[in-house]
Amino acid sequence: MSSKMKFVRSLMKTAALANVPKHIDHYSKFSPSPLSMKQFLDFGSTNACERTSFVFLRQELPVRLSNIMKEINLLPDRLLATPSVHLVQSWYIQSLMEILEFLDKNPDDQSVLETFVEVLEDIRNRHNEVVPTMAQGIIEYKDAFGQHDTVTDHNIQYFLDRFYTSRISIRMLINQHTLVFNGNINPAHPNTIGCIDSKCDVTEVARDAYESAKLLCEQYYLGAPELELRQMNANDIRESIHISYIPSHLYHMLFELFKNAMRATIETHEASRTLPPIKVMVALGGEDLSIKMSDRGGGVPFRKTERLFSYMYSTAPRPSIGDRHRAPLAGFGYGLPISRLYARYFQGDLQLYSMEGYGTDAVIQLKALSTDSVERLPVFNKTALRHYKLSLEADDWCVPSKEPLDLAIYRAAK
Ligand code: W6P
Repeated sequence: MSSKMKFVRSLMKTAALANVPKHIDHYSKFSPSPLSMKQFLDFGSTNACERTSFVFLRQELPVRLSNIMKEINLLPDRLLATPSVHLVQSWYIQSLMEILEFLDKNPDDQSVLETFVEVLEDIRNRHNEVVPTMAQGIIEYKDAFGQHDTVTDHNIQYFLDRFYTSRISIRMLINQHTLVFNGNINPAHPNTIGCIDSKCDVTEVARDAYESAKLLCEQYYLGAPELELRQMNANDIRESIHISYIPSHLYHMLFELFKNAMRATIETHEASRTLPPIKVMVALGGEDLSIKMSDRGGGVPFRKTERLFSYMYSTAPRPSIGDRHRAPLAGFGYGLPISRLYARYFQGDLQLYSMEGYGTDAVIQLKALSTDSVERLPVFNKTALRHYKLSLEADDWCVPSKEPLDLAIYRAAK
């Protein structure tokens, strides 16, 4: 390339960059369009039309990107100013610009469709390290501005839940498009369309997740608790349990729960020769698929259960080298909060019920019907804006006083 051409290119790039805020303003005015599991499956089956998918995504991806980019801008200045958050922000800007390039392209041109797939794959790779990079941003923030105040804790929790949900959804759209239109039909799994399995075998995924957690557990401790797996398919008691779901999401959640349950079990039974098993119950009803995982790992005080889902707390104590024996198996990082986001992403949930002194039940709720499994997506609007702005107000519940109440002052007043 001639130097003159390079110069022209760089001018064009600067011009494109200057227009980014306008594009973000424009696209963030649209609400994201949540897709149902059924719509995802339709995109990838009989009427699989790459052109339709392309036309949808070149609008929908900028909408989802812009909605969340608006919220990044509302982060506390001191967090927004960290190098890590800047880096993440630059990835979003770059990716948005690359998709906007396709606005004036012809959807009937096969080469346009092919380039689009390549660009999507590049975008997906660019954003691979978003979670650890944001975590680094939180560490930088905490190092500079002290440990936790409840306001920023709440703000960061609110933002990251929405930000990571948005990210999960964008990667889902990209994965479906690139997998379905790269001519990849997986002969080993005829029921899979992209990353969705229309007959996801829940107990099989649970066993896989258990086996991986067990291997990890055995590397750091002398053993691992056994698994007791039961199921109840109320629709047909002879049939095993299948739903339309993303096996990788389910695996991620179960693997995380198994690691936590194993660690708790082993650490509270160190002295004894036997380990109580981890019991998993899978139940399928008319609308719900529920998975309960019970451990007898001594439980967590109720006061502390919320912390297990807190980004601010889980970013706090970096496992020290001397503590390496307990570090790798669960308890640090964003495993639990992000698992809950996976469950909520298709209208499910993940909850913990702990009994201190005994053990913990972790329950995953999923929608059994593909018509109920609809993406749950954040939208940037006035309500979201209020969450970032009004946080400095006083709490509307009394602060319990630690001082004994001096009733004498009331007697004196009489
Ligand atoms: C615990 C703490 C925990 C978190 C998640 C799942 C299971 C468990 N067990 O003691």
